[in-house]
Amino acid sequence: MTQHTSGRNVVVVGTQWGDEGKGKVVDWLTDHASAVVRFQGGHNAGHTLVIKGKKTALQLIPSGIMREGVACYIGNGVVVDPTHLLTEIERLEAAGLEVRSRLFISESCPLILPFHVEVDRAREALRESSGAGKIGTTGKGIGPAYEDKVARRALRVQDLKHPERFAAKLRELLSLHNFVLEGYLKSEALAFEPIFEHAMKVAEQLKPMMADVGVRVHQTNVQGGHVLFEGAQGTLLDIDHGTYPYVTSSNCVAGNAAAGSGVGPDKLHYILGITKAYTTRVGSGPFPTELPIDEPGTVGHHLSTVGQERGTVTGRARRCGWLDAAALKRSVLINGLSGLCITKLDVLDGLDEIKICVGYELGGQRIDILPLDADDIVNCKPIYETLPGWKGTTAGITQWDQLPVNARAYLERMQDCIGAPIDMVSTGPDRDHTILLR
Ligand code: 2SA
Ligand code: MG
Repeated sequence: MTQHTSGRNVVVVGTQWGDEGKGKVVDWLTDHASAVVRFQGGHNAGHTLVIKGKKTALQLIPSGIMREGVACYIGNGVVVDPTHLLTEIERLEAAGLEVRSRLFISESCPLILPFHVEVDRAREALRESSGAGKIGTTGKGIGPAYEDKVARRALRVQDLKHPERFAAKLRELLSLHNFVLEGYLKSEALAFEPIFEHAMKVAEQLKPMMADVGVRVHQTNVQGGHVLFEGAQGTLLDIDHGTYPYVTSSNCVAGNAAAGSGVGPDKLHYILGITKAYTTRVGSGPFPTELPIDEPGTVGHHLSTVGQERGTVTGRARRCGWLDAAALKRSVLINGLSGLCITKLDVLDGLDEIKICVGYELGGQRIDILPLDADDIVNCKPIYETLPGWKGTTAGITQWDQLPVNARAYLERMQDCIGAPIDMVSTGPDRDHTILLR
């Protein structure tokens, strides 16, 4: 693994529906990195890190912030809620971390402002009451902020430096959103003054951290440093390739590490796909291998409770199920994965048997890769292979040959079914709970 990653730029992406444990792996890889870049999403992401037994949850700030001296970049592909960003900075500072001298925010990031949050929430309420069904968003204003970006009317981080320009753009954007809020979403309009005044206050604090991220990343490489690109959410939540419309509003796939940070695709040297040893999903949408989680004594309940599967940002219970190798095959293709890192293997400890979904039955046909249409995915009946479980614990193991034989067999079979090599296995939340394979 280190032979593949040392001296090279590495992209870390989730291969499922998010929460695969990317934060821990990025933190681990950061040991050899000069900088960590976020390239998409916003504070809908929740990366939980456990360092020396202490839990820290990051949302917008790259996981590299936990390592002294590592530069952290928020790339142009990220949507930034300035108020949240400041709160997150202050929270980390209160924990004794040096943040402002090594956090850089792209001037081109679109801003999330209070009306985006209102629209996000009111729209979810409308979908629910109209019978369309909620997407199950995190309610952070992510979708509406990306809509403004694509519609070419967004306020961006750079606008915070120019009060008059900011005010003019805000006035226009707010009138549009208020029109939608009042007229269509049957919600309340927001006032201009408090939004403007608050944004200008926050701007003073953020100005010193604004930067040309693409150029800085390039310079890091020129000076011999290597960079980690930290994905958020997961491939199956990607706006183009995920289970649309039950997706987030950004491209979560590896290719966006280039566009979302302002570097060329030739700078993406090694693509590491993080895969949980089973599957979880938070929010609505199809999930072929889902198991019921409420009944004590069932596998679903085991995964949910032993895996502590709750949303880091919203606290929602995550849906749980068996590993879906047929869905992961698509992730391998879309991301061009160099290798896999399997996480949370220890959650499967003690199960009698373990299943892998290797394909589906759809309309009387057998298919071996996740279909593109969410309505087809709903109708997919998983085809499982069953493997024996293992007794004893894999938690904290650091050597491959110390894993129970059946755990090794599960990982080997998984690797064959998915079609990408396993380069790393994480056996617990701590930095050191890691097995390297290549
Ligand atoms: P949004 O808010 O517009 O991005 O929601 C759209 C869908 O994307 C899903 N989504 C996520 N899925 C897993 N983890 C995420 N981050 C948090 C976490 C989520 C939480 O780490 O646990 O705390 O609930 C994340 N962010 C967005 C979301 O559930 C919708 O399905
Ligand atoms: Mg998460």
